[in-house]
This record gives sequence, C-alpha cells and structure tokens, in this order.
Amino acid sequence: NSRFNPLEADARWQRTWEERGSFHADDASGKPKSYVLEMFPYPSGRIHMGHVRNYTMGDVLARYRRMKGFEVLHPMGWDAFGMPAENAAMEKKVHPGEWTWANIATMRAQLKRLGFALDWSRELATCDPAYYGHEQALFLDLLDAGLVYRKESEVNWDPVDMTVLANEQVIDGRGWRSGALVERRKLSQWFLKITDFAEELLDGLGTLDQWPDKVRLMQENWIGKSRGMRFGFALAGRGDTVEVFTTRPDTIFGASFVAVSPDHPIALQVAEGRPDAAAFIALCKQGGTTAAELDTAEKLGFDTGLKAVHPLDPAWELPVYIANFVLMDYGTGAIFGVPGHDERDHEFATKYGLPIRRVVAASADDAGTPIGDAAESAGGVIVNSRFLDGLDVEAAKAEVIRRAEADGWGEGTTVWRLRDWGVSRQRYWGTPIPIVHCDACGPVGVPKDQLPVTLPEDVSFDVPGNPLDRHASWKHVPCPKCGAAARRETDTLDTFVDSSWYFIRFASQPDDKPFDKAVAESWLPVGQYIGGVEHAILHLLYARFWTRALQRIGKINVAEPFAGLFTQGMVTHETYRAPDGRWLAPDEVSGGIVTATGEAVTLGRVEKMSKSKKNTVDPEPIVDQYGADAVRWFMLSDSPPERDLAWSEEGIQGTWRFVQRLWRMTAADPQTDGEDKALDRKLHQTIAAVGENIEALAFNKAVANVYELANAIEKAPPSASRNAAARTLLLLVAPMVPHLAEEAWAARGGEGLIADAAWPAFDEALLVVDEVTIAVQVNGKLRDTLTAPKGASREAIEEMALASENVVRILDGKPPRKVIVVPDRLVNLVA
Ligand code: ANZ
Ligand code: ZN
Repeated sequence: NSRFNPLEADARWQRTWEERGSFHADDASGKPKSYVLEMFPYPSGRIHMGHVRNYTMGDVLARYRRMKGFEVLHPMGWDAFGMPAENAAMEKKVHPGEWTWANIATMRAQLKRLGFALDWSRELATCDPAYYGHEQALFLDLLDAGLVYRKESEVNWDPVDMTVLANEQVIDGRGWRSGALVERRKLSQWFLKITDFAEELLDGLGTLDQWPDKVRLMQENWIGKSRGMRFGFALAGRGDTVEVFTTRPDTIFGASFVAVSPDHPIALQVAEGRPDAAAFIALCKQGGTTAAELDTAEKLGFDTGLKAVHPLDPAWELPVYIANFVLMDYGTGAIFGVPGHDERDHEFATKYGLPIRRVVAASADDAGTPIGDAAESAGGVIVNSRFLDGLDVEAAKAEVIRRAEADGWGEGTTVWRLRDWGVSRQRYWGTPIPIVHCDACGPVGVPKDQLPVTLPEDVSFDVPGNPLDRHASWKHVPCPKCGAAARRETDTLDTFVDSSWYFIRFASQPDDKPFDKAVAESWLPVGQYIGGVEHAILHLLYARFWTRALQRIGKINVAEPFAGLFTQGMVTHETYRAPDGRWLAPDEVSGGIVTATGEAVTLGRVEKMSKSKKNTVDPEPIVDQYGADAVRWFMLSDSPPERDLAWSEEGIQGTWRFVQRLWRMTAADPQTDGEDKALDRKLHQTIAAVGENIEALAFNKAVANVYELANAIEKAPPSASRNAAARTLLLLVAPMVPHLAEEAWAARGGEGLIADAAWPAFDEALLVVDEVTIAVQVNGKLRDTLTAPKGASREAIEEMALASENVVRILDGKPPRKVIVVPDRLVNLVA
C-alpha cells in the first residue's frame, strides 16, 4: 500500500491497544516503575491545542519509558469541580453536573482519538462522590491532626448580587456580573495550616533539582521568608506602643512616619471617636482583596494625630497614620515609613508632605545628595544615621538588632509571606466540607461511615448565592454527636484541594479508603510531571503541602510528590482583523480577505490561542483530516517544548507529508543485502541521540534527529544496512507517531505490537563522529602523523604511535624513556 490511511488505521490500532489492555499499569509488576503525569484537564467542553501539546509530550515519554522496560503509570482524569459549571448553569439552565459529565464524555472521546497511551482503567473525576468522599475523609484526618481550623476571614462581597466572589470574579474592584464596587466582609471559614510547613516547603525546593529554576524561585518568593526585626514605638502621652516589623532596621534613622493597617486595633480605636477616621477605614475596604490590587491602588493615609516616639531618640516624634497599603496579616500590621528608600513610602510621603531623608548612599561623600523622584533601594553605606554612619547595610542591620535586644526594645525575627490556606468556598459545585454545626457541640465532623456527604441534585441557580444554603432538607440535619437539630456546613472546598492529591489516587484507588499506602508509595513520586506554568505557584505548592501533611499524619511516606517538573510553552496562532476592527477566526479568512465579504484582512500578531482573539483552531477537525500522528508530530516539531509553538496550516500539511514519507520508507524493504557502514553509523548515532533527547524532553531535537536519519535512508542505495535502518527508524518514531508505527510494523511482519517492542540498543563503537590528525614526534622532531578517532584515550594513542613504522625504525627495539600525549593533538616519545 503506497499510502498510510490514518482515517482507517488510527481507530483500528486504538481498539487493539484497548482490547489488549496495552497501557494498563500493573501495580505488582517486577519491572522498575515510572510515573508520567500531565496536569489533568478541566472539562470545559472541548479539547484545545494546549491539551494536545501537553498530552503528546507526556505520551512520548510514557511510550518511550515502556519501550525501555519500565512499568509505566500514565493516567488521565478530570479536574471537574469549579465555577464555569455554575456559570453554565446560570446561563444555559443546565445542571452543573450534567454539563460537566457531558463535557467529560466529549473530551474523553477526543483524547482517545489522539491515541494516547493512557491507563483509562484509572480514570477519575473529582466531581464523582467516589473521589470526593475520600477527600472528605482526608480532610477529617487533617482536622483530627490539628492541621485544619476555623477562623474569621475576609471575602469579596458583591453587595448587589449578595454573593461572595472569587478573586477572579473581581475585575478592577467590581463584581464581574453586577459591576458593583466589591466590599470586603468577614466570614468564618476553614483553613489548612500550610504555614506549619513553610520551612519544610522552602527547604524541600532545594531537593527538586529536576524542576525549572524559575518555578522554584516563584515558590520561594511565594513562601517569602523575610528576616528582619520587630520593635515598638511608644505612643506619646499614652502608655501603649505600636509594634512594627521591618526588614530594614538599618534605615531606622530615615523614618518619617509610622503607619498602621485600617484593621489595626489602634485604627479601630481612633475610629471610635472620629467619624472621619471611620469613613476613611470604610473607604479602604472597598476594592478587591488581591495583593496585586492592593499594590497598584493609590496610597492613601489618614493622620490620626497620634505621635510615635523614636526608640533611639526620645525627643523625636513621628506622625501616626492609618494607611491603606499596610496589611493587617503581615508582620505586625504596622510599619515605620522610610520614604528615601522604600517606593511605597516615597509615594506616600510625597503625597502628604513628609520628610524624605537619605540614610543610604553609594559612598559617604554622597551623604548630602537629596533623594530624587524615586526611592533608592540599592545597598551602600549608611549616612546621616549617628552611630550607624559608615557601616554597610548588613552590618547596620545587625548593629540595630544587637542594640535593641541589649536594651530590650526590639528583637530580630523572621516573618513569612505564606498565609494559611483558606479552603472554604461559598459555592455549590465543589466537595462538600464534611462538617455539621451544632449549637451545643460546635462544628462536628461527619462520621466516616456516613461519607461521602454528597451534593444534592435538586438545586436551582435562578437566585444569586449558594444553593446549598437554601436547600432546607440537605442543610438541616441532626448533630452526629448529640442528635440535636444542627446545620450542615454549606461551604465547599476550594478546587485546589481536589487537585492536591489526585496523583496519589491515580496510583492506588481502593473503594474503601483514599489509597493504599504501600501501593501508592510504589509509584510515587511522579517521575515526570508536565503542565502549564500558570500552575507554577498555587497548585504545585498546595500539592506539595498536602503530600507533606499526609506524610506527617502517617498516611504516606513521600515528601515531594513531583520529582521532575516540566512547564511547556503555549500554542499560538496568527490573529486577523476586519477593517471595522472585529477579530476574525482563521476559517473566516482566506488569501488575505474575509471570505464572506471580500474585505481586506489586517494580519495581527501571533498570540496564544484564545476565544477573545478568535485565533483558536479546534484540534478535532484537524485530526479528522490528517489523522492523529500528523497532529502529534506537529506538536513535537520545530519549537523547543518550553517555548511557544505557532500553529499553521502549512505546518500541519508538512507534517502530514512527512508521515507519508515515513510510511514509504518503513513499510516494506527491497530484497537486498550488503553493508553500508556510513548508514550504520548514522543509525546508531540517531538511536543514541533520540533516546537522550526524549529523556531530556527535547522533543524538537529528537524530531530533528529523525529527519536526518530519514534523509540518509532515502539517499542510501539498497542494502541490508538500509533495511535495518528503516526497521529501527520505526522503533524510534513509535512513541511519536504510534499509529503509523504499528501499521508499518505489521506490514513488514514485525513481531507483536510495536508498542510492546524494546527500544533499540546502539553500538558505542559506531558513535564516534570525527577523526583527528595527531603529530608523532621522537625527541621533539616530527616523524609521522596518525589518524585517530576524536577523543581517543592516551593509551590508545600511545599504542598507535609505537606501532608507526618510522617510530619502530628510530627506536630500534628500545622502549621510549618517556611518552607525552596531548589528546587529539600529539605524542612525543623521548628515546
Ligand atoms: C522600613 C523599611 C525601609 C522597609 C526600607 C522597607 C524598605 P518584605 O520584604 O515583603 O518582608 N512592611 C512590613 N509589614 C508590612 C505590612 N503589614 N504591610 C505592608 N508593608 C509592610 O517587606 C518588609 C517591609 O515591608 C518592611 O520593611 C516594611 O517596610 C514593610 F527602606 O520597614 B520596611
Ligand atoms: Zn451536638
């Protein structure tokens, strides 16, 4: 057959793999285990190109590892709870569950058509009670261990829709639906004690040498260990002090003001007697709670009239402000401002006419240079600071801390940016928190034999707020402890909890418990985890925490869940605009004009595929047209996997042609024999290189290796070497284009499935690439030259030199007194 027909072959091989259970991972296997995992998808409706790229990469690695003799676990599931399902419920009047399960069915079928080597027997969906019931049990275990607690905490409140908003539903400080200014409200919520693990999570990063540096750095910054000092400013005329935290005690003589958070007890106290202060505090509470929003908001302050006494100079008094940029839950909730050397303080001081002093300079000579339009945060030498003058920044920090500790007005301390993880969500479509609130007993865990606490089906979304809160028969239950009338917790868990342990459940999924310890440990940690960099912080941090928390309570002896991490780039596409500025989809455009109207198209930038720019390409029709292998090959070609990949029609046509070329050169061999040394060499070099490159996830390089070998095979005259090379080429591309590989393997009478074949071995001796010319000297005089493989050992070169006819003649049977070898360059024999 002169053409490979994926439309017929793909489905046939997919069926064969499924029938044979080819990709089922055997827990009891005697082989070494390898766990390859891609971040599981949110079932939003259809597979997009980003998924195809992500899962193709993982698939190549998984198939390669199988061929290398590993028992591979490569599972797939659904991160199925979350807001989009509720939005769909509101907009389309369809139940979130119905919407989600329908999407899962569609996307599962789409994934199957790409021929991924997945163990579908382990498929899971987080919205399935068979999954989230076990999550509830783990939550209760953590509660028993004291790692879960309840606390008042602020949420974003939409006063028009009367509902709590997630951070991503707050846009420019307003509710995404109502457009109303969002307020901050206090609600009692559940927290996980991730801060107990701050040090461990930070130190653990040091062991993750197969993670991208940038991700480790992002995690480090998020955990945010700050060493500094805390000390008190006495309030003039009152008996109390304001405690502040600073990382820059060296700048203590540059202080211009003290500021407290709007939630600080002193602020609240001031507000009691003063309506203007109360109004200011209320103003600060408008707007979202995200750090980014607080950072970019204009710095605002309210002068309380109080005065703070400088701890190193009783005659020096500083004004005390309430300021919107001081957070209550960081450090002590109060600061001293140094406008010369802190940008926020600079902005604040400029606005309120406070002094801006220099206390750090590049050199002592610059002590008199005023600070300009911006704060100077660079290090240097301390100036204008009495006994600190002349010290460098670090020495001055140490000196201030030393004095404070000696005189008892402050102390060195460490604070963390990391906050405990608030997991309560006032939403329906999530894992119910397995708690019942009883007036007599307080919050009581639902007994484990009553789990799962399932979501009620009969809910409506026609009024804002959480339907669980309105569901009388679900909400009102007797207390599990005393039997009195009580209320179910109506909040559900943050969906990040669901994704914090799914990789453990994939490894082991008994019915009666979340996982079996020994089985899970036999697979974990995940050897290679692959996903988007958008999960570099929260998901990975929460999963690391959850694993360590389970370790602490003895459930699993694994500290770090993901040994290797790879963050892949995005799939991009050109953007198109009509003359009126509207975005056009690729299929509305042809040859630079809008197909429907004949208008000229403006070509925009190449950008990440997104609905808003209309530059998405649906993978399914592409698979219909070109088959899975051409799409897979495209995903691996051209761009390094960590970079963006530009989708193009020409590109997919090119890969389609290459798939056909592969078919022509591999499906059958001419009847010939004879050796082709050069081709043998190329083949063995390619085997080594493709293996190394797949191992390093450098798929584009592996693809380039394959192209080279394919070119060499096509150019080579018929020979046994050529036939062997064609057969081996098939094994090399089997992880990438598995359908074609099976089809060609079968056509040439290969044994069994190529998916089960062993990865080819290579002959080290054939790897040597270059040869070098080596000068042979006797007593410093050139007597001969040698041709040797580059990198040949000293001994090998010495042996070759001693065998040279000229050398034998000159030495005349006597051994040299000394041999000097400069590898790849020369040998000098001293006679
Ligand atoms: C004086 C100072 C001088 C500061 C200077 C900085 C630069 P990181 O590194 O993030 O730990 N700060 C302390 N508590 C705060 C709070 N609750 N809300 C807002 N800001 C707070 O930052 C520590 C610095 O952030 C502290 O050091 C304090 O300002 C401010 F040239 O004190 B600094
Ligand atoms: Zn009770």
